[in-house]
Amino acid sequence: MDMSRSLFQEAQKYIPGGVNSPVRACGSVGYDPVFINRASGSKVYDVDGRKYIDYIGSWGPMILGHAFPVVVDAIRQAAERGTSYGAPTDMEIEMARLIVDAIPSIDMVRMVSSGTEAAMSAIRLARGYTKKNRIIKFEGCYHGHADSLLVKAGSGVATLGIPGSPGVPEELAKLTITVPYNDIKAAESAVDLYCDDLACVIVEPVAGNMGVVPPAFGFLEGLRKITAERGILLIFDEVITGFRLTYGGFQNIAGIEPDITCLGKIIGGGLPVGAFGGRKDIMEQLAPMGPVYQAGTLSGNPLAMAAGIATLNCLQKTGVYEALEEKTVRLCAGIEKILEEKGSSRRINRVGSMFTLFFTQEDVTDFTSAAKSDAKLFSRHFGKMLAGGVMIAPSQFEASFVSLAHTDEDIDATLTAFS
Ligand code: KE4
Repeated sequence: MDMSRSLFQEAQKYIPGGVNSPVRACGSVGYDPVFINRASGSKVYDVDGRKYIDYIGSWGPMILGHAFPVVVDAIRQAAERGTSYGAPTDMEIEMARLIVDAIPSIDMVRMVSSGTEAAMSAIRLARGYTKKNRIIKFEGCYHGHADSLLVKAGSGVATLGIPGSPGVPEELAKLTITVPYNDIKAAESAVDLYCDDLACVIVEPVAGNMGVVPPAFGFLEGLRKITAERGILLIFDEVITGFRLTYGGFQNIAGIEPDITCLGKIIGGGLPVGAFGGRKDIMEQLAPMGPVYQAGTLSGNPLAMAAGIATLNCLQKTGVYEALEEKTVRLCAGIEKILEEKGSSRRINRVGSMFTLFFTQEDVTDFTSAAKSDAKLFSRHFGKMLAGGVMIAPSQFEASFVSLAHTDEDIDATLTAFS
């Protein structure tokens, strides 16, 4: 038996499902998870010594590639000065300044330790600021596993086909209204219906958790208009898109200023991190300045700050996002050419260096259309790529990520595995 399989058996004795996050279990594609021993650049190496070209990228953070020397050195140097103090450091100011300088809608920012904490705290802040209780989210969008946000969520919730989650009180779940993504008319009707008690609308400006689904023309602009007109806060969850598509948020590209933005993943360089930030008058409602309580033992942790600062400094270099775009365009064009030669019609949704190949013949513009993808064909595709030395997300409802470390040879090898 190979080491991965025996480790998985051992893991299941102590860890529910043998994994510390459900989507890693690979159950939906009918495979046992591959246990990773190490990673470098665009590659991950499993415990049996097999090498894979990696497009999971830790679900987004590894935009520079794995074990990027500058990032590793920054973590090492920080660790030699201690790993956590429970007291403020200058690195937290540097990280906050980098985020504020990169994203115009953010006047102030609070660090946390996960995207879930960022979204959960943003929702609480919106409710505290507006003194309203209801929230609107979009079907297939995933904002972490806080109770209010697990309703019709994407990512692992969609992958496992569970409608929401037991354990979320009905009284709380009914305060969350869900609307189809990209349906601005449905969003406007829901806002009109509930605006008397509506704190916020939260959205992934480019959806990554039903697979990649770009915003329809006018969708985000429409959300900004209908929320601003009614004093409802607009929250952009940029945990995936933050610093993925440009040096800043997708909001910089779209030219839209949300009231609060959630960040994570890339800003931690692979260490546990999240952040939420926005307008000064809103952020000042947070303790200790204001009454909305939010806290975290490891928020702004020195190692995560060191890794994140090193990562963001590298991403400021000229040509970074052009290089990511070029690599991803080449890969996706290659896939489409192979599909055309095979006469297989599929759909690729791509924004920058994140993309998803959907096993459906229809355009994918929301969760309903994403869910029409053929799960069996996707599972077969997952297995074929794995056998070909390519690691993709074990779910149709996730994104593939290209990093700066992916080379032409990697892309050619990926296309060979795909053929
Ligand atoms: P975390 O709590 O997992 O750090 O972040 C939650 C989150 C919030 N917002 C968005 C847009 C996200 O994509 C996520 C988490 N992403 C998933 C993968 N798409 C995490 C993978 C997992 O659950 O293991």
